[in-house]
Amino acid sequence: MKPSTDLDLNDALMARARRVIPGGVNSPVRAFRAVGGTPRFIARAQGAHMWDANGQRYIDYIGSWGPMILGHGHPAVLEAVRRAAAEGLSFGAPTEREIELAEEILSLVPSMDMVRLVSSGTEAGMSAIRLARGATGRSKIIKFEGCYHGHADALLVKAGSGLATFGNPTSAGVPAEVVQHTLVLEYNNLAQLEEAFALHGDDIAALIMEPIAGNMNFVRATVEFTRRCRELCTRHGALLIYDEVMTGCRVALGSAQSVYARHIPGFAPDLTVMGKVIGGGMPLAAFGGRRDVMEQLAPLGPVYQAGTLSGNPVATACGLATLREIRKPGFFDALAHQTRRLAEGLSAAAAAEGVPFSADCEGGMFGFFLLPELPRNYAQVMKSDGARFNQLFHGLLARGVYIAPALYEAGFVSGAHSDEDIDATLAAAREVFRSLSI
Ligand code: KE4
Repeated sequence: MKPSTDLDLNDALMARARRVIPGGVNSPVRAFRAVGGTPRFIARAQGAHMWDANGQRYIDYIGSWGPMILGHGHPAVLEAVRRAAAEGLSFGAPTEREIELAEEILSLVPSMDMVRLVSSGTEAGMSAIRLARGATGRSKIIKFEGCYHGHADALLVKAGSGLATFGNPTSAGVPAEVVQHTLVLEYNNLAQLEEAFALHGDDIAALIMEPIAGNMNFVRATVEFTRRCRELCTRHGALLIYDEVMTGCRVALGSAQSVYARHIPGFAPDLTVMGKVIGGGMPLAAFGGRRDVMEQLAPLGPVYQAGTLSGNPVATACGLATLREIRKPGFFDALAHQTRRLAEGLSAAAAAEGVPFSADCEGGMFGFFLLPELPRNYAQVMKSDGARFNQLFHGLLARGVYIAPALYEAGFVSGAHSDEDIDATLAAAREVFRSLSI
C-alpha cells in the first residue's frame, strides 16, 4: 500500500491498525508505549534481520521475544513446515510427530517424565498452576514481583500491602477473590521466602519462578535462593514450578535448570513450563514434569486441561526442526560466544563514554541496565533511568538495531547473528552512548 503523501508507511499502518485492533497491536509490548514513537510494521525477516514497511533493515534482537534462536527463515525449519503443511494443517487427532517432539523435549529436560503440548506460554503456565493445585489439593501459590508467567487471572497480581500478604490484581477484570491465594514475594529475598513458608507452608500448592527473570530484563535467581526454594517446597510438600518459557532451550540446551544443576547437585523442579524456542516461532508451548503429578491430568486424572490446536502438526514440525538444529554440536557454544561478545562489547562502549551500565548474559539471552551494578530484584530494576533508556532505544533503532522496546525486557541473539552484525551493533551503540553522555 503506498499512501498519497510521503508519510512513513509505519505511521500509516499504525493509524489504520488502531482503527480495528485495540492499540493497533495484538500484544501490548509491541505498541512502543514504554519508549514512544511508532512501532515498526515488519514486512519480512531473514537470518538476523528484519525489514519494516519502509524497507528499513534492522538487526533483530527481539527474535519474536525468544523463539527465533536459529534466526529467521532457517532452511531446515522452512522445509519441515512446508512439508507438514502439505500433509494437513490440523486434525484434532493424535499424530506421531507429537510423540517425537515430546520425546525430544524430555531428552533435553530430564526433570520432565511427561509433557503436555499447548499453544501458548500463558496456557502452559495456567495449566501447570491448576495441575499443582489439583495434585496437592491446596490453593495457595507463591510468585515473585517482576516475574511474568502469562496473563492467566491468578498470575496477574502484584505484591500485597505488607510482607507475605496476599496479592492484589494488576489488571482490571481480575476479581480480588481470584488472586487471594497468590502470595507475591520479592525475588531473591530469602527472609521473605522463609517467612512465607513458615506462615503458609502447608497450604502452598506451588511456587512458580522464572529461573533467570527475563521479564525484569535479565535478573538471575541466586544459587542460594534457588536452593532454598527447592528445599522449602520439598519440606512442605509444595511443587516447584520452573517457568522456562523464555529460558527453555535458550540459555542452555538443557534450559536454565541445567545451569543451576551445575551449582546444586541433583537440582530439579517438579514441573517446568516451556514455550518460545520449542515452537520455533509457531504457536506451541508445553508443561511437564514428574510422572506422578502429570498423570493427574485428564484423561487419566481429575485435573482438566484441553486444546483444539494443542500439538498442532505444523507447529510441532517447526519446533522439532528447531530443536534438532540447536542440539547439533557447536551450536550453543557459538551462540553463547556471540552473545557474550555483544554483552561485553556494550559494557565496554558504555564505560568508554562514562555511561552507568551493567550487562549479563547466558547462552543466547542477554540483558543490560543503565545502572552501575546488576539489579537483583524488581525494585532495583525500576531504578533504571527510563528516559535515558528510551534515548538509547531510539538511537539504536535509527541506526538499524532493534532491541526490546522496554527496559524490563531481555534481548536475544540467534545462530544467524554474524560477527558483522555484532560489530555493527557495537559501533551503533558507541555513537549512541556518546550522545547519552553529553
Ligand atoms: P505467551 O502466552 O506470551 O506465549 O507466554 C507467556 C510467558 C510466560 N512465561 C514467561 C517467562 C514469558 O516471558 C512469557 C511471555 N513473554 C513475553 C515477553 N516478555 C512475550 C511478549 C509479549 O507479551 O508480547
